[in-house]
Formats: sequence, C-alpha cells, structure tokens
Amino acid sequence: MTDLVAIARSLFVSGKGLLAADESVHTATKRLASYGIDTSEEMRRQYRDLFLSMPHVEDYLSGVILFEETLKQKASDKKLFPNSLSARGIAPGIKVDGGTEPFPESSDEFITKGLLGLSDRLAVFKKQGAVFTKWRGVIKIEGDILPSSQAIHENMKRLANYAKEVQTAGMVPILEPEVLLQGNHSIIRAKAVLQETLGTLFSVLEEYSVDRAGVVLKTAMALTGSDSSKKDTPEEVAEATLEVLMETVPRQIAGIVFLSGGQDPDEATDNLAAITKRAKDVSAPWPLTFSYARALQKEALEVWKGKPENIEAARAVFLERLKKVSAAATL
Ligand code: 5MM
Repeated sequence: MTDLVAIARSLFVSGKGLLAADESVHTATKRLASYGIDTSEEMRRQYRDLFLSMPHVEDYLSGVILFEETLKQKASDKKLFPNSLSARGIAPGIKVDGGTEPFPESSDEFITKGLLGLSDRLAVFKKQGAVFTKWRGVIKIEGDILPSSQAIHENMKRLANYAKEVQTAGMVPILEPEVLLQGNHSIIRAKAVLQETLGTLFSVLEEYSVDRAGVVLKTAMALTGSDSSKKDTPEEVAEATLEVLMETVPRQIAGIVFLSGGQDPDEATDNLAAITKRAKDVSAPWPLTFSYARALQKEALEVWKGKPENIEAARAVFLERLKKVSAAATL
C-alpha cells in the first residue's frame, strides 16, 4: 500500500469522521457576524480553538479540514494548530481551492478557481503539516435548466486537475463536487444531477490518470431542495443516495465522506444514520463517514457567542452533537 493510500484510509476509523473547519475568511466573517461575534483574526482563531482544542475531540475526529490562515495560528496548548492536531492523532488537512468565479459560458453558474500556482502552495502547506487537501466545486440546480452539462464538466475537469497535482505533491485529495441543497427541486431531480455529476467526475479522473485508491469523495446526499415544503424521510434519502453512489463510484476509492450542506443538525444526523444502515444492506464497498461543518458547529456557536465564559457550555453541546454524528456513522 502506498503512503497516500494509507493516509486516505486512516481517515476512516470506526466511530470517527472529519470536522470541516475550512471556512474562508469571507464565510467565517459572515458566520461569526450572524451570531453577533466580532470578526477579527483573533476571533477567528478563538472560533477554531473552540472546536479543535476541546478535550476528547480526538475520540471522534480522524481529521480536520483547515483554512490556510489557521495553519499559522496557535491553539490553546501553544502549538500551531496542525501540530496540536497531529499530536492528538488527528490528521490536519487544508482547503486549497480559491472559491468560485462566474462561469463565462453560463451566466448563472459558478466554477471553482485555484489551479494557478497550486503546486507552489501545496509545497508550503505540506511543510506546514497538512497531509490531505480539499477542493470544492458547486453545482446549482434550477428547475430542468441548471446545471448545464458544460458547468458540470468544467468543474469536474478542475477537480481532476487538482487531484493529479495533489497526488504528485504526495498528499491526499478530497474531491468535493457539492450538489447544492438550495432550490425547490424534487429528490428525483437531485438524484439525477448527483448521478451526472459523479459519473462525469469519475470518468474525467480516469482521463487524468488519478490514482483512485488514493482519493476520498466528499459528497452531498440526494435530497429534496431546501425551498420545497416537502421533507424527505431518512430512508428516502438513504435509498436515493446509495443508488447513485453504487452506480457511479468505483469500489477502489479510499472512502466517502458526506457534507451537511445546510441541513439542520438533527436532519444531518438522522440521514447519515439511515445511509450507514442502507450501505450495509446493499454491501457498499467503501467506508463512509461525515465531514460536516455547519451541522457540527451550529448549536455550539449559538451557545458560545464569542464569550470566554461560554466556552465550556458550548463545548458540551459540540461534544453531544459529535457523539450523535459519530454514532450515526457507526454500524
Ligand atoms: C459545503 O461546505 C463544506 C461542508 O460544510 P457543510 O457541512 O456546512 O455543508 C465546507 O467544507 C466548505 O467547503 C467550507 O466551509 C468552505 O466554504 P467557503 O464557502 O468558505 O469556501
């Protein structure tokens, strides 16, 4: 087994998953402001520290996806965050995409940027202790019109380029083609779009000779759009999601992690539990776990409010959610 494959597989330890703590400065600012928290660099450090320095977090997390600013900041133990995480057996990863830009061929769609200068940035991130990376492409559903096949294809091509560069640099790529939850589409439409997206991704990866055994897929679940009044049952979500994954994802990949995508924490937990069960029923060939940002952080941020006196209570809430999500990912 190559080192890369071993690192990729090490993210899948029973009962553990990933915390996505890789909000860009722009997203972190919006997130903190929405809870009335000051948006300075120091408050972003405290925001990361709230989660990453919580006692016992290593019992539930195999890895954390960080944003580049956090690589240079220190945790409460006075170690740089990547070193602090590694010392506790948690693999530090880094988001390397540069966010989205409008797609010139289809004015309502977006394409992810960040390939320019990527290999130089990867060398720096590796020195700073990151062992895996993540790149997110966004796919928007709008009726039967969007996404366009061109936007899907361009986003998947960039993901494949990214994956190739990252493997060449000796790090593990997490590929996140996020089919957005926003919209009033049906679960059937979400399923079809997920199918086209993942089908395109894995055929483009083959064209670029990406080593499939050394990649991790980060995907959305197949869900009815968040603007619709219809609510899917966890069993419907699990059935639709697994059907797509079984048809499109090669058995060789290291594993699949799920994003929460704006689902509320209970929904994201219950849907994951149903997916875990369904995966067993259909003998899915890959390990599965979580890589949540909002669904893990939301309740703790509501309690924390940026105040030192609330840290303990906020961490208690975070630990509770982490335990539930970890149980949902466990057979
Ligand atoms: C979809 O977002 C990813 C997973 O988070 P959720 O579980 O909340 O859906 C997340 O890793 C995302 O890629 C980062 O938060 C970075 O987002 P921005 O918008 O700052 O690039």
